[in-house]
Amino acid sequence: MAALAHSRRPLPQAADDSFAADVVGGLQATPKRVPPKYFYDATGSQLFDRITEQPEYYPTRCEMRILQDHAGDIAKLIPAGAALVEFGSGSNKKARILLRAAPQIALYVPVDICAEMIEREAAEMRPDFPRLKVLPVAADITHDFALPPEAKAAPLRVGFFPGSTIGNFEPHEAAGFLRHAAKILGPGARLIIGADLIKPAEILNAAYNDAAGVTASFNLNLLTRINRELGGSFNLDGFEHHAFYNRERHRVEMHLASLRRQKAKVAGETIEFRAGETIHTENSYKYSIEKLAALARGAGWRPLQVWTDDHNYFSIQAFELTDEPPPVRAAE
Ligand code: AVI
Repeated sequence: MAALAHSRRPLPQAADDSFAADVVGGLQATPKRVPPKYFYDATGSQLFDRITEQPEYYPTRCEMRILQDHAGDIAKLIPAGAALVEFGSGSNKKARILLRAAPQIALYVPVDICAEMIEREAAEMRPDFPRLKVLPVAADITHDFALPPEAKAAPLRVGFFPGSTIGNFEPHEAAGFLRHAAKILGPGARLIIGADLIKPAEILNAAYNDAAGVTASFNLNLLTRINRELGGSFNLDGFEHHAFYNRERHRVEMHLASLRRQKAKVAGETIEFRAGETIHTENSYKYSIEKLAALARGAGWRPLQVWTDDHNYFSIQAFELTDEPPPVRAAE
């Protein structure tokens, strides 16, 4: 199987015209920025898979360890006949661990923007889980989408959002996602989220500056993609990967820093850079258990249980939808 088939695309992609609008708009803004969802073209997805194998990048290993060690306990929160709905399913690797530990799950609904990939993954999965109904849905997980009728008819729906992808949302977007998940999953739902935890800056800085330079290539690939798809003229030698932990905001920031004063054309527009000016390409928020619980509570979810690895680097947190409507909030 080609590497791409296993590539995870953690954040939904958008249509091409919004790619151009988002990139040009973001590069004309101050400070300059491009949304992280545009990292994941074919090369970017492959590079992300390689990041997860780097010795410094602990999140994937820690989350897999927690799942392997505690899948039996997590399974106890899932009633017979339930539907497991995975948001941004990618390679299904993590869901497979849960599904093996919870044979009472009747339905698995992987949701991902890439229809071809989820259909292929679903076809591969069916022979391994002959009693499970696998019903992929091609949708953008940050927008409204309908579950298949069988999933709606299941006694209960359990959302699964691993990989700390929630950390790539701004906190208000994460809150919005949690409310949206509540609406999609419906009464009595459970939600299992993988979230990266706050930890010493040295560990975070190393994880996003791996010695092999894979994260740097992942970041710079954004410019290659802009050059290819939007007629860009970025000189990749003129930019450098910068990643650092911002302690005040509990997030790792990734930037592409201009090494000199220069210009680049994108979709017919000229963008000017000062020496040292950056394009902000990603935030990866790190949560305390309490902070994520507070965010979830605000969206109508009651914390049920938390599992962490031995170092307390990463967490898997389970929630249950309460009957009370979430507090009304100002527009986000
Ligand atoms: C997908 N996401 C959770 C990764 C993260 O750690 O924020 C993306 C990533 N960016 C650089 N390395 C990995």
